[in-house]
Amino acid sequence: MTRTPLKEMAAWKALESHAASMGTRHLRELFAEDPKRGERMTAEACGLFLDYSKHRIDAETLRLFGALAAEAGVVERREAMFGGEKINLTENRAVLHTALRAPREAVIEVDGKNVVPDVHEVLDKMAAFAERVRSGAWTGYTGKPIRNVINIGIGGSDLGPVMAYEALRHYSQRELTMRFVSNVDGSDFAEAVHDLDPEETLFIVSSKTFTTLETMTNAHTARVWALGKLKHAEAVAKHFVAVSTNAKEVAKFGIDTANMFGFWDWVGGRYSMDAAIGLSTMIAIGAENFRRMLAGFHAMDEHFRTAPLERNLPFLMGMLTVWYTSFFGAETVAVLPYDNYLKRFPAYLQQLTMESNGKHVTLDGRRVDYQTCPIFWGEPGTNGQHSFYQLIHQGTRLIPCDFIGFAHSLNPLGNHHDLLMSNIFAQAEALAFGKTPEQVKAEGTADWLVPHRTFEGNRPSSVILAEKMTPEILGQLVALYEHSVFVQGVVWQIDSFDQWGVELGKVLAVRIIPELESAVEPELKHDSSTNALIRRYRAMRRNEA
Ligand code: G6Q
Repeated sequence: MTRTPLKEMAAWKALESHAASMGTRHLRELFAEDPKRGERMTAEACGLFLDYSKHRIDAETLRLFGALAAEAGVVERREAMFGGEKINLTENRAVLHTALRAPREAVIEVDGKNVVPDVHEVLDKMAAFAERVRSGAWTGYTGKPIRNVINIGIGGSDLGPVMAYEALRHYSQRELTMRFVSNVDGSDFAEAVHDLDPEETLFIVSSKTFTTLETMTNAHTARVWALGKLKHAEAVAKHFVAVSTNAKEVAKFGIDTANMFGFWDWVGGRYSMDAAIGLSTMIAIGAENFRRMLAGFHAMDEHFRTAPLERNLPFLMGMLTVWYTSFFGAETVAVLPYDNYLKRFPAYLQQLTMESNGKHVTLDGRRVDYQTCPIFWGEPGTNGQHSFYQLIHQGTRLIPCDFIGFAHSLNPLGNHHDLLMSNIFAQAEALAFGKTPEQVKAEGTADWLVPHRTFEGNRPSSVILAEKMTPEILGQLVALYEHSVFVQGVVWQIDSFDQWGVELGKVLAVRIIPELESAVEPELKHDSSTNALIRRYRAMRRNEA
C-alpha cells in the first residue's frame, strides 16, 4: 500500500505553519491568556494524571494533532495492532504484546487461532514455578532451597526484568537475592556470582532465540560455574530454567523443556517484560503482584483503545514527542522520575523508544525527510538536578521533559517526600516561566551578572502523577510509553517493531572473533583502521601474557 508522504499531508502542512506561530509564543503569555489552562490541559486515565499545560501548544495545536492522526491513520493502525494484523511488515509478524495482559476470557486471534488461552497457560505455569521457588519447595540438586536467582539475558530479555525488579523491589521477597547478568564482559558474571553458593542458585536463561551470543556465552559460563561445585550434569535441570521460543536449543543446553517457559513471535523483545521474560519479576514479587501489574497494563491498553484522542494519554504524549521532534528541532526527551524505585526506567525506555522508532526508512521503503525518534535519557530526580539540569534550564537546546512523581512514598521518612515532590513542581515551574532580567535586577543583582542569572523559560514539560508506586501503576506507566511510541511510529510511517539496525554489528563481531583468537597472525581484510586496531589488540594481549 502506498501512503501519502507525511509532509504532503494537509494536517502536517497546517501543523508546520502553526508551529511557526507557536514558536513565537511564550508559556508566560499562554498562561496569562487562560487562567484555567493549568486545570484544563490535563487528562487522567486509570491511576495516572497527566498535566500537559506547560507545553508550547494551544487549542488549535490539539485540533491539528487530531487532524494529523486522522490523516496518518492512527486509529486504523491501532485497531490493526489490537486485532492481531501483521503490522510488523518487515518481519511479517503480528504485534500483540497487548494479548499478554488480556483477561482469560478475551479472544484475540492470530492466523485464526485464539492466543489468549496459551498466554494464560504460560502465566499459570510461571505462577506455579515461582511459588515453588518462593516457598522453598523447589530445591537445588543437593536439596538446599534456592536463595539466589540470576536472570541471564540481554536487551529486551534483560532491561524490562531489571527495571521491573528495581521498580517493585518494595513488593519483593527479601530473602531472595535477585541478580541480572547481561554483558558478555566477564566482569558482569563474575561480580554477580562472587558471593553466591551454586547449591542455592537458580539461573533463568532468558532468550527468545536462545542463540544470542552474549546470553549463550554467559549461560555456558554459568553452567561451568555451577557444575564446578555440583559436579553432575543432571544438576543443570535443578539450577537452570529457560524462557525462550526455541525448545530445540533449550534441550541441547541440558535444560529440561518441562522447565521452559514459552512465548511467541508476535511478542517483540522490548515488549516482553510482561511475557515469560518476566519470570524473574514474578519470582521476586509473587504471582499475585505480577497479575496486578498485568491488570495495570491492560487498563492502559483499554484506555488507549477506547478513549477519545483529546483525552487519550498515550496519544497526547506521542503527539507531543512528534511536535517537538519534527517541528521544533528537539533532539532529546528527558525522562525524570522522582522515585528512586524507577531508577532503571529511563534505561528501559531507551530501548523501548529508540529501538522502536530509531528508523530512517518508511514502511514503503522511502527515506524519511523529517526527523524520527528523539534520544530518550534521564536519571531520577533530585540527583539529576545537581548534575545536568543546568543545561535543560539555561543551555542552548530545547529538551522536553517528562516528570514522574507519586503522592505517597513507599518509605515515608520524616518530610523526605514533600521535599522530593516540591522539587518536581519547582523544576517544571522554573523551566516554563523562568526568571526575567527585570526580576533578576529587582533582586539587587549587579547589571553584569543579570544575563547569567536570567532564565528564559518557555521550556516544556509534562508532569505525570500517581498515588503511589504499585504493580498496577508500573504496568500503566510502561503501557503508556509503549502506546506513545506506537503513535509516534504511525505518524512517522515507520515500522516500530523491527530492529534491523542491531544486526550488522552482530555479524561483524562474529567474523572478528577468530581473528582475535587465532594463534597464527590472521590475514586481515577490513579497512585500515579496523585492521590496525585488531593488530594492536593482539600485540597488547601478547604483552600481558
Ligand atoms: C528487542 C530486541 C533485542 C532482543 C535481544 C535479546 O526488541 O529484539 O533487544 O531482546 O537481542 O534477544 P534474545 O531474547 O533472542 O536473546
